[in-house]
Order: sequence, then C-alpha cells, then structure tokens
Amino acid sequence: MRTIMHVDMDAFFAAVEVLDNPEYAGKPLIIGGYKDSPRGVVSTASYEARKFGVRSAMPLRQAAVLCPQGIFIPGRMYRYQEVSEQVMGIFPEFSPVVEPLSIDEAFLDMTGCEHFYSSLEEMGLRLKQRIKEETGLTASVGIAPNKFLAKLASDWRKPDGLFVLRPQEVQGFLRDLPVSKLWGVGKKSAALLHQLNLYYIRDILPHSLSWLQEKLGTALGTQVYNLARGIDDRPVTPVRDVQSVGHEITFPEDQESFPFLRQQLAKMSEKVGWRLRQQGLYARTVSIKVRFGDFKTITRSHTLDYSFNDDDTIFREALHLLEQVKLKPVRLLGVSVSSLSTGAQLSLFSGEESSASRITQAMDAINRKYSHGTITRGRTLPSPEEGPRH
Ligand code: TTP
Ligand code: MG
Repeated sequence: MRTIMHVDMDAFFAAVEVLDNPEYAGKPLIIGGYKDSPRGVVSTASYEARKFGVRSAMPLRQAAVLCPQGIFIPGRMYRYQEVSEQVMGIFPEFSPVVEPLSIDEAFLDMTGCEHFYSSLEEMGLRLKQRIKEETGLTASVGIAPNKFLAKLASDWRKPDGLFVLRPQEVQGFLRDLPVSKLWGVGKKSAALLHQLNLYYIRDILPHSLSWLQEKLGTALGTQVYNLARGIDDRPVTPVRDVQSVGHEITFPEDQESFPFLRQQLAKMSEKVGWRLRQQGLYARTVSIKVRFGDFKTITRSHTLDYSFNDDDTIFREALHLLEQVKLKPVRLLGVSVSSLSTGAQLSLFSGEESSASRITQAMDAINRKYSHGTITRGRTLPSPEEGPRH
C-alpha cells in the first residue's frame, strides 16, 4: 500500500498578488488582464471573486459582468514562477520522490515515511506549515493510497484544506461523485458516459469491464472501470534524475547585513547537506545564487577535487563564494550542490574530516529520530545584535 500526497496551492496567482499587495486581501481579485481586454481570459480569481461565479479560462468580459466591482490585474508570471520555485524547493525535505504537475501542484510519494509522523494528518499539516512559513501562502493537501485519490482529496477541503482518505473509506467517498471527477474524463468523455446513463461513480460499478470497454473503447473503458473502484497504479515519477540539491530563501525585505546573510547560508547549508545524506548522495560542486533587489541574479560555483556531503564543506565553500560577491541589498539567497554521485571520493585529508563527519552523523541521527531542525549548529542562530532587518 502506498501513501501519496498531493499538494495544490490555493488561488495561486491571486494569492501571490495578495501577498505582495496586502491591500487586495479579502477583495474579489481577478488575474488575467484588464476588465475591458477584448480577448483575454481569466487565469484565476480569488475565492472572493469565485463567489460571483468567476472561474479560470472564462472571458474577462464575462467576468466583468458577473463581478463588476472586481479588481482586474494582468498578472506577473516571473513572480509566480519565483514563488513556485520556492514551493517546489520545500518538497524534497519531505520526500525524494516528487512529481511536479503544474506551476502550483505536485505529487509526493510518502510511502515508507509514515513513521516519521504521529499520523497522516500530522504529515499533511507539517507540509502545509512549511509552505506557509516559507512563502506566507496556503496550500491544500490530500493524502491517499494513490495519485487519483490524492488529487481528489486535496480538492475536497479547499482552500487551506487537509484531507486524508484511508483505504477503507475509498468506496464510500467515490460513490456519489459525478463521473467528471474521474481522471481523464473531460467534457467529451463525460458526455459519452451520460449517454450510457452513467452520471455518478456508483452508476459505473454494476457494469463489467468488457461492457465498459465495448461502449467506451479499451483504454477509456479500462480506466473508468479501475478508477471507479479507486484503483490507480501509476507511480509518482520524478521529472528527471536529480542533478542538484539546493535550497533558497526569498526575504520579505531586501537584506544587506553580511552577518545575517552568513547565518542564512549556514542554515541552508545544513538543509542541503541533510537532503544529500537522506538520498545517499555526494557532491563535488557548491553554488550560490544571489538575486538583488533590482532582480539582477548572479550565480557563483566552485568544484572541489573530492566529493562531500557534510554541512561544513557546503557552508565553507558557499561562504567563500559569498565573500567574493560585491553586496547590494539582497532579495534572494540560495545554496546548491551538484556534480552528484552515490559514492564518496575521499579527500586526501580524509583523516582530518572524520571527526566532522562523526558530528554530522550524530546530528542526523537525532534529527531523523525527532524532526529535522531539532539540533542545529550555533552559526545558524541569529547573533544577538544581528537579526533580520526589516
Ligand atoms: P489551479 O491550481 O487550477 O487554480 P488556483 O490555484 O488558482 O485555485 P485553486 O485554489 O482552485 O487551486 O491553477 C494554478 C494557477 O494556474 C492559477 O492560479 C492560475 C493558472 N491557471 C491559468 O492561468 N489558467 C487556467 O485555466 C487555470 C486552471 C490555471
Ligand atoms: Mg491551485
């Protein structure tokens, strides 16, 4: 039995606009273009605007009729992409098997990770909390035995929802849903099913596989037969093999204080090291990414002649790279490692490193037992005179 988690951000583009423009909070916000755009369509609408019937893909003009008091804005794709990267960057902390589906949703295969949490509810809550803490945004999370059910579950309590669907509850949950909720059943297929008098999932259950295949074709017939029973064997497929492991932070206010940036670098180096070790990987290259207040972005890298997976090496190299950057107010700071391999190619000075590696192993054991971040190094804590500057 698998444990699959589906995460979908709430009213994503609109929520990012509210985050950056708090005066939009609680207002009907419509993203996609100005009210009088002749051809534009709605990308998304805030939940306040949805009350008026405004929906994604609806012509803006129609939205303007339904919701004349709506605030219409064209949208800022680069910013949604930036927040999307922030959100996607959190998932590997929870599972090494992540499949992004669109700009604001992903599947995480959590099979085998259940015992890290007191319950599946806590697992979902922890992810929601991390997203909120990192981005200020809410997400809806569904946890179920497969992808089809997990996606239905994340939608069930939207917005800011969390819904766990357990195997014994699946049949009861599916029965009364319309057939359009079946994966792959769009408008056309739904019409086809309606012609056969199949309106709800419960209507499909009495029919045999061969009857459905005969009426709907082999592919759709098989899919409908299985999904109606909550059967879906598709694996969570990561887009590609991991090329790099990284972490980045976008600050609420641009930051110029070097001690503060150094502390952030230390924190992120620990996270990157932890994830490397969780996946049994070693790296040879450390990179930093710095985005300034004016959005100019630079990256700097250094490749060592040996492989490593300890926080100290990552931090030392990242700090060295940061020291060489001429600082202006910083909007985003990131650390990543690449040139990955599954085995260590040890340094000539490996004897010297072994005590550091013993400390890392001890810290990981504690963090694995409790939760990551339980034990951390002093350099990741703010010094008394140097907190973040807002
Ligand atoms: P969705 O997750 O479908 O919608 P949403 O996040 O806005 O709202 P919900 O709370 O229901 O999940 O899509 C994510 C983003 O993708 C959405 O904010 C805007 C964009 N999008 C479009 O541009 N056009 C579309 O037709 C859809 C469906 C989404
Ligand atoms: Mg969404």
